[in-house]
Amino acid sequence: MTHMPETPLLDQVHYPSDLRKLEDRDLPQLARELRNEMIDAVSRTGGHLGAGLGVVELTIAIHNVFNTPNDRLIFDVGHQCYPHKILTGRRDRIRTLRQEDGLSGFTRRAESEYDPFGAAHSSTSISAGLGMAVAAELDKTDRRVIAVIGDGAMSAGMAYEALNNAGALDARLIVILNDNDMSIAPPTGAMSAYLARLASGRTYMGFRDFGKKLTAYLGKNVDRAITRAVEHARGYVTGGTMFEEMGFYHIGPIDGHSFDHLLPVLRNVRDHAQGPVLIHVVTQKGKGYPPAEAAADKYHGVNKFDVITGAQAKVKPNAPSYTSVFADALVQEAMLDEKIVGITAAMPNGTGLDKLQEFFPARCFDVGIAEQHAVTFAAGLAAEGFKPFAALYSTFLQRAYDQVVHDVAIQGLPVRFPIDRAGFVGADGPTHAGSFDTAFLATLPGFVVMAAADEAELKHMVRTAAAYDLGPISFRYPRGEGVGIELPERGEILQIGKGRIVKQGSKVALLSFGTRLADSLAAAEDLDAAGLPTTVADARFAKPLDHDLIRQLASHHEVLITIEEGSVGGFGSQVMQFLATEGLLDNGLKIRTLVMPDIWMEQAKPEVMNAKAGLDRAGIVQTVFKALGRSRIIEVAG
Ligand SMILES: Cc1ncc(C[n+]2csc(CCOP(=O)(O)OP(=O)(O)O)c2C)c(N)n1
Repeated sequence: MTHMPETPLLDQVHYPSDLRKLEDRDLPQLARELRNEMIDAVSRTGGHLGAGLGVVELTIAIHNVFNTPNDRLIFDVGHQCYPHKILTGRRDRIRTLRQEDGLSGFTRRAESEYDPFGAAHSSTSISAGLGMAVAAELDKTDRRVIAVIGDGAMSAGMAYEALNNAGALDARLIVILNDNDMSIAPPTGAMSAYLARLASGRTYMGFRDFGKKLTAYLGKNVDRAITRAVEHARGYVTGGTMFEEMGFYHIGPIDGHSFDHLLPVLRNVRDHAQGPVLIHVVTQKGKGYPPAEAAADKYHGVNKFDVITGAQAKVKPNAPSYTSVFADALVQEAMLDEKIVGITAAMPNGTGLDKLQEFFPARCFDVGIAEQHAVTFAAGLAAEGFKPFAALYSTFLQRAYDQVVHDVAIQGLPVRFPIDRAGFVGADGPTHAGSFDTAFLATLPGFVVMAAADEAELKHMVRTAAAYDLGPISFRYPRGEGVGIELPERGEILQIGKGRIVKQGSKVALLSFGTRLADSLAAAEDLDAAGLPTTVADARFAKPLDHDLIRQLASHHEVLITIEEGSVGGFGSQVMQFLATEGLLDNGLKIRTLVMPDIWMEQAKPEVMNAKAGLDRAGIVQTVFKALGRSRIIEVAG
């Protein structure tokens, strides 16, 4: 491609086909421009910054060498895909990232043919890539499949299940291990130490040996450029690595910011590799943006920020976040009970368990991105008389459902499940929404399932869970800040299966499960004003249900509305089941269940999502009016 020296290369690259017309020597300039473009975009939208900065060269090199989208490129998690989006026809929308009606912050099949597989939860790329590689073989199609997976994502069992299978199938799959020695937090575990040992060169061999080995494997056609690359690289790993034992041809580590290393290796693999190949690429998270490079978390996820200083916009909170209230309450209980231990799956900061880690390092376990293991590990601790708090986000607990059922619930083990990010989460969209936990936990015999209505309730639930030893117990709470209610000195132990009346009325009953209570109370004001005296109750428990409370609400009100920020099948369904079983639906009770809609709701601000779902003040009022057959849909303030 010809270009004026002063013309930004990025302006000429709309798709990878444009990129392939550039000379190799142009690529470093393209990388600089791409980095700047990404920094500017994320400074306006917020989002994942460090991971994308670390793969700028790798992304360019892959699109340069491989024939995407016919060759399939899969990013694990997908949070590092912003440079990829800019290079694949989405630059004009990159400043809409994670906004309502904008680009997703992850890869999405529906968004582009260059996103052959959607992601957001980690460690799925090798499995999906293997499926595609096998499909290509069955279809007799000459297609390469490349999975890019981080060292953090390599801590999940699923990645090994896939490697194991790929090695045995001898499939034509290219796995690029993007090793930046970071997860969100510093990585944990023996695997991370192993990768560090490989990268530190203990098992390197000289490039002559490597050249021979590569020639033997790839055929005689080894590019001369590879010799140059090897001279620059710190060395190549000798045989006998874990990946080789699993049937992969293992190349690396190579410098993931050097085109001189990336291009010849990728070209050789493209042209000659037949079976599964793993390329170990060393990168730096946050590369090329000093504030990110210097930050402890390498700017994994950021708010909007000032590009010059790197200072992130601080939204002044009105109240402490639910996560911090949980963290403080857990530390408080842990001080009084040495059997309390905490478990996080690579989210010490996100779950607030870093606070427990600070106070009781020996009683807090970051097990890596390994939710399934986290749950069964907790079950083992519980079996020995400990009081494990397995603190996971609602969305990631999904991955450990069989462990919850089989290892915890069937054995009646008292594992405590603090469930953060319950309900709509905003910019991360449907992959991260905490929608299903109530539905999938409340169906399990013997489970106690709670939801905190506000941060004081959350404190009570931490204490209640600490005190409850008869079986599994969970409590859900949302992302973001609380309502600003005064916090008790210490939480109270709640009576299991008992809700509370917050406001007494007579005609309408609003039965809320979780933090929709505030909107229920606001709606009650409007309903009172409209001549409909309204009772508001906080169920606290989806299991066991407060039968007395529900009976009373059902028999003394004309309308009963359940409200929850969760999917169908959750609290409302439990209430309906109970009412139906008891024959309480036979007396003309007008009952409605307000839940998240049965669709994958796209990213937007949580308040917008709640409004769209009809779970806000106005939505509750309208539901009551409709149930009563009133045509007047009132306008509601606030
Ligand atoms: C199943 C699952 N658990 C937790 C997360 C949250 N999460 C997102 S990115 C990330 C770290 C990934 O680290 P790595 O794979 O090394 O990628 P890097 O960000 O360092 O490039 C974590 C824990 C997730 N996306 N999926």
